[in-house]
Amino acid sequence: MPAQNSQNAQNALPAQSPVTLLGLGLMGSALASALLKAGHPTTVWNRTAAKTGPLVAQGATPAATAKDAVRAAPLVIVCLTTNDDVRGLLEPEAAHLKGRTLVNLTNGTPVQARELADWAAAHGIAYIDGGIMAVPQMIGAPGAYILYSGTDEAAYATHRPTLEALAATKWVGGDPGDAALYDLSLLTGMYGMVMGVVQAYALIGSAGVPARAFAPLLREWVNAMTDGLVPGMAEALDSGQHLTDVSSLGINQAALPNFLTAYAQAGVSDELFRPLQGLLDRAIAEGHAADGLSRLTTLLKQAQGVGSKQDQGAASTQG
Ligand code: FVH
Repeated sequence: MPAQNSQNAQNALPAQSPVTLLGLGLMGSALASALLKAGHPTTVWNRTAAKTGPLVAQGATPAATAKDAVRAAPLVIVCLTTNDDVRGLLEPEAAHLKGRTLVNLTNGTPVQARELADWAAAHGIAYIDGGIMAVPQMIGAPGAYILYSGTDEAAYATHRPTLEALAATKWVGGDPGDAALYDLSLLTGMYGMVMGVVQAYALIGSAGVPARAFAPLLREWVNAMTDGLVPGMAEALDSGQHLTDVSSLGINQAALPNFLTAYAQAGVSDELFRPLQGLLDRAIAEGHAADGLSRLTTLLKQAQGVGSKQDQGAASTQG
């Protein structure tokens, strides 16, 4: 990930420049609130107008229509449920967005981000795509950050001081799809971890152990494993050296039936973990029994036909 581009942060706007926020769900409301706390004159619009109330009480200006909202500020931030919603809302407002900067913080795919960027460019709109790495309660507080990318890095530099009111900023590339790529990859890691925690609580809970009693052990274990596994796997993947002295795929394949059997005997569904059996079986069948878990990444990439030459070494521990 490129370093933050503080050298490009030429702020051509007043320190507390006006901002428009479209979409006042849980996240959009938190974003608007942070802008108001930082002193930015903030115009808000939401499809369900009643949601503007708490923000108006904090000093926001409500707009009657999306068009009025867009016309109120040089920087327009949108945070809706999906990018289809964004297109549906903003395509009719293209003429009013012309000459402004649109920052889209709606969760989406890299392809959607590129399509929106192309649409914006065709209408003279500077477009920045973003991925929020925070929950609403973290917005405006330390620890939150937002990924940004796009072809309009100059617009990002102009508005970055305003965007910093929301969360720390991380510029991840000149492809509009980069922010979504990093966002989805980071969230993938989170969902995998969360699903493990979900299953662990189900299994331990089946024996009547209160979740609160198990939580300290689980937290310590997951943190310790993640701390070692994330950099260790990166090293294996980038070097192509998958041979392990930690935990082989062979031993994991042998152990997995114990998990699936224990789930069944405890009356806990195995629907989250059963697919792992097929992946481990394939790894062993392809000759990777002595390799570590990093080898599974290369198998997933091959399944999609995106594996690099380095990844595609057949029955070996290297390459
Ligand atoms: N909440 C979170 O923790 C995550 C953190 C990471 C980023 N995500 C993404 O942020 C987007 C918005 O999420 P949200 O939590 O604010 O979602 P809701 O509270 O459900 O609010 C959705 C807002 O979108 C409006 N909306 C939906 N469809 C349309 C439409 N066709 N036209 C106009 N507005 C639309 C909705 O309006 P209303 O229902 O109140 O009238 C809300 O303002 C999302 O991409 C997350 O993945 C959040």
